[in-house]
Amino acid sequence: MVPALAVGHHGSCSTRVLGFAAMRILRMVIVSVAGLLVLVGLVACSEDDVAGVGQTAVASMSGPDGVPMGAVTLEQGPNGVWISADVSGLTVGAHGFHIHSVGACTPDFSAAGGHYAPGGEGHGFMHPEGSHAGDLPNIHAGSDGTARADHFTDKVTLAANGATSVFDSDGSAIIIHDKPDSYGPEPGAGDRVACGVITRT
Ligand SMILES: [Cu+2]
Repeated sequence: MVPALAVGHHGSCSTRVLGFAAMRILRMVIVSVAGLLVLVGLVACSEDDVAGVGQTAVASMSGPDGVPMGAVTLEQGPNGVWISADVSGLTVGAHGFHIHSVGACTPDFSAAGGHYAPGGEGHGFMHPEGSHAGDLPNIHAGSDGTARADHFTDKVTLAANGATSVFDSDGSAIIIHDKPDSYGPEPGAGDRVACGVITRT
């Protein structure tokens, strides 16, 4: 087949060679641009649709009596979610801190359900089969009852969809417990002393 850029049987040999060279370069450019577009498309997909990079959320925490107890902010990064707690009104010491499976704190904190565990793993960081996605390290309150903590997890996302998104059909909540999580198969963290529904910001 004679390429379109070649001049047919009336053209000189050198013109025809030039035509082939131009075609080859053109083809390389087209393949490169197509490859680049696919790459850009993949990155855009993973940022916007799959991982939700850049998405932020907050859980405004309050006690069973409705008293505000600070906030927990969440931000989706390329490799996981950064969860930052700035809470008050706690008793001194360690408190269990989890993502629970339902985005509800009323009529009482039991509405938040159990730990968020879309993969169905066992409870606790020390569990041989792995921990619930919603398991997070304890937070520690000082003598003034405030606690600040930064956590990072790749077990949940803030994406609009996906199997491990906290924004699944029934949402998710942050719960702070009266006692520390044991990190073992039995949480042992006791009563729920603060609750906040995770909402997009
Ligand atoms: Cu909990």
